[in-house]
Formats: sequence, structure tokens, C-alpha cells
Amino acid sequence: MEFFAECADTCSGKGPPVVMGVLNVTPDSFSDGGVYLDTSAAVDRAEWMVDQGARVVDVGAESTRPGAEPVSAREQIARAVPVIRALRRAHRQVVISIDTRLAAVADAALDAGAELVNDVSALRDDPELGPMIARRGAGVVLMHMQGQPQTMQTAGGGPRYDDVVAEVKTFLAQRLEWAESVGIDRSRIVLDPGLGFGKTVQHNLALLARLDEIVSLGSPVLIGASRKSFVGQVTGVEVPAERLAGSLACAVWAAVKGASIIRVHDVAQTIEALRMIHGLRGAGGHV
Ligand code: HH2
Repeated sequence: MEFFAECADTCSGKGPPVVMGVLNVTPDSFSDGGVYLDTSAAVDRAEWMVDQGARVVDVGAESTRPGAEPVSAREQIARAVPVIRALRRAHRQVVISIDTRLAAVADAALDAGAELVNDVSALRDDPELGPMIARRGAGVVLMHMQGQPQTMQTAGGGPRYDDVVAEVKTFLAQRLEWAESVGIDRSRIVLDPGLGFGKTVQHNLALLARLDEIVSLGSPVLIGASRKSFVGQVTGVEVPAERLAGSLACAVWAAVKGASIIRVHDVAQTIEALRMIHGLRGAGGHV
């Protein structure tokens, strides 16, 4: 089935959410920085995630963790494009997403075989990116972020909202409208509240707790909670790679609340948990 039709199905509860595997080809990502910087290690990791059932592989060549420095387009292309090209050659079915805020990087990634652009700035950082995605008929993830990665957790004494869920919802509705106005087909737009991006632990928890309010916008919603620091703070697990149980709890919760795509580092375990939830739903379970 075509990927975006699949996402629409998960929106209506017909299928379990799709799993997006994280592939960071960076030296400094918060949980796996430096591990997949080498192209062949990255391709092996991507193939492994596809074998485990990842429907999407999200290739990122710039860390957006709090405090991260921007990476030039040239460097992002050098890191990501060989991996995308090799993965596309090996797997025809997998959807490849490029995690970038820059049009030049997205353009090169689409040439190499990507079809989805995951932009944590929701098309605000590079004015060329939206029109380019429209021209090429690609899909886009529009994510909410307060501030910029370098300072988003610290500027002005820390993240602040009157009602985080209402404000994120309004922002996403406005960016959705803007993306459509530059010619991106609505059926190819995914929304993401951006857990951990300019948010305190309480803000992240509120967004998950009231996720149905974001889902009510009617577009597929992506949730990326995997291994994030708010999961560590709630569960008391310090090491990111050891935050599996908390990450699974978030994935299951997001599925129950109507998320369509779950972005994770631990693909096999997440798929297992989501299948269980889907089975319970099919048997008439209500949460
Ligand atoms: N989270 C991260 C990066 N990109 N994109 C979307 N749409 N949603 C997210 O929640 C999201 C994202 C951060 O996670 P990770 O890629 O593991 O870390 P880093 O940014 O340090 O590379």
C-alpha cells in the first residue's frame, strides 16, 4: 500500500502505527552519536531496522539535541547521501526520510531516493524548502519547536507556554495551511508536536496526555519520544540507550491516542508492543 494511504489508515485505527527507525549519521547525537558515521555501518544499521519491520528509515546528518551546533549543507550531504543511495538500492519498499532543515540537503536526498522530508523547523528555517518539496511531490513532516536547538531548553529561563497543547495545535494548523499554500498536497503532510524541542518534562507529558487534541487536526501525527531526556527524568534512567521501557510506554500511549507514525531507535521491540495494542483494540478493548 502507498505509504501515505497507510498513514491515513492508522489514523482511523485500521492498522497499528507505522514505525520509523532513527538513523543518525552524526558524531554527536544524544543517544547514538558517532556509532553510524561510517557509511557501511550506517547502511548495515538501516538494513537491520528494515529487516525488523521499520516502514520508514529517517536519516539525519545534523543532531538537533539541545545545544547542538548547525551542520553545513555540504557536510550533511556528504554524510547522508551515500547512505540513502545504498539503502535505496538494497530496499525498494522502504520509505526513506531525510531529517534536515535545508533545501539543498533535502534536494540531494530526494535525488538519492528519499521521498519524505522531516523538518524540525516546520519549513520556517529555509524558505526554499517548502516550494522545493511541492515541486518534487515529496512528503513532509512539520514539527513544532520553540526556539532553536542551540538554546531551546535554556533561553529566557527555559521553555514557557500558557497552554502548551493549545499553542502547539495552533502552530501546527498554521504550518499545515502554509505548506498547502506553497503547493504541498495535504495527503502528504505529517504533523509532529516535537517532544523535547523547547519543552519541559511537564510540557512533554501534557502533549502526550492530550495527544488526541493534535490528532483531531485530521493529518497523520508522528511521535518521537524514544530515549529522550524527559523519559529518563520520569523513569529515573540516566543512560539514553537504557530507556527502552519508558520509550515503549510512550509509543503504546501514543498509539492509543491515535498517532500514525512512531519514531524510534528500538524498532523490533516497538513493533512488538504496537502489535499487542492493535490486537487488544481489535478484540474491542478501550483504553
Ligand atoms: N527528534 C529528534 C530528531 N528529529 N524529528 C521529528 N519529526 N520528531 C522528533 O521527535 C525528532 C526528530 C531527536 O532525536 P535523535 O535523532 O535521536 O537525536 P539527535 O537530534 O541528537 O540526532
